[in-house]
Amino acid sequence: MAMKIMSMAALVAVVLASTVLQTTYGASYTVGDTTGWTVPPGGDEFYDDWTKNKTFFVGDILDFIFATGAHNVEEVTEAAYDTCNGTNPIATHSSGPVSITLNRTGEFYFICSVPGHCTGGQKLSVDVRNGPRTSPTPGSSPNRSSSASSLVAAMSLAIMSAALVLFC
Ligand SMILES: *[C@@H]1O[C@H](CO)[C@@H](O)[C@H](O)[C@H]1NC(C)=O
Ligand SMILES: *[C@@H]1O[C@H](CO)[C@@H](O)[C@H](O)[C@H]1NC(C)=O
Ligand SMILES: *[C@@H]1O[C@H](CO)[C@@H](O)[C@H](O)[C@H]1NC(C)=O
Ligand SMILES: [Cu+2]
Repeated sequence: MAMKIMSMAALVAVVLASTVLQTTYGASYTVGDTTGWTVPPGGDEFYDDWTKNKTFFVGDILDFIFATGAHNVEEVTEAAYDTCNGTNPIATHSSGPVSITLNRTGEFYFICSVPGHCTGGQKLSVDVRNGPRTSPTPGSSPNRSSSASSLVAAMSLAIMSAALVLFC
């Protein structure tokens, strides 16, 4: 009986640990993939299309790749995003590249405030959800390898613990 309780405690600990692992190690995304952060040649739907079929979780990282001086990243309100108004941003990042950790749930809005760039389509909005991520996101290639292997290890441990509970 004591053994069974201990096994169940171990199982709970492992499940908790795997949840923590998943939320600690976010995926990182290169915004626009090989296009990077620029006025999109493919038209102003480019960054909207880039977010399609991707699910962003708290702890994920956005890497904006651009040359310092050519562009910038301003985090702005929804109203400023809609109107491409870079006057009063929440935060400004002027030196490229920029890594931004999505550290809360909800919408994040980013624009480039170089004149003409946001209106030319250099704007990105992402909706961030609470984890944990349960399956790979189709149509995306997040760099989550380290957490994936930790997760596999944690899941094998969980299965072993479950087996222990059954056999004790
Ligand atoms: C841009 O935003 C600022 C401050 O948020 C506001 O004062 C200004 O009127 C806005 N500009 C335009 C063109 O809407
Ligand atoms: C998220 O990060 C930004 C920039 O570092 C910081 O100002 C903000 O307080 C953070 N938000 C939360 C909820 O931790
Ligand atoms: C998103 O997924 C849908 C359905 O699986 C697919 O038809 C569409 O082409 C995908 N879009 C992108 C941008 O990958
Ligand atoms: Cu720009």
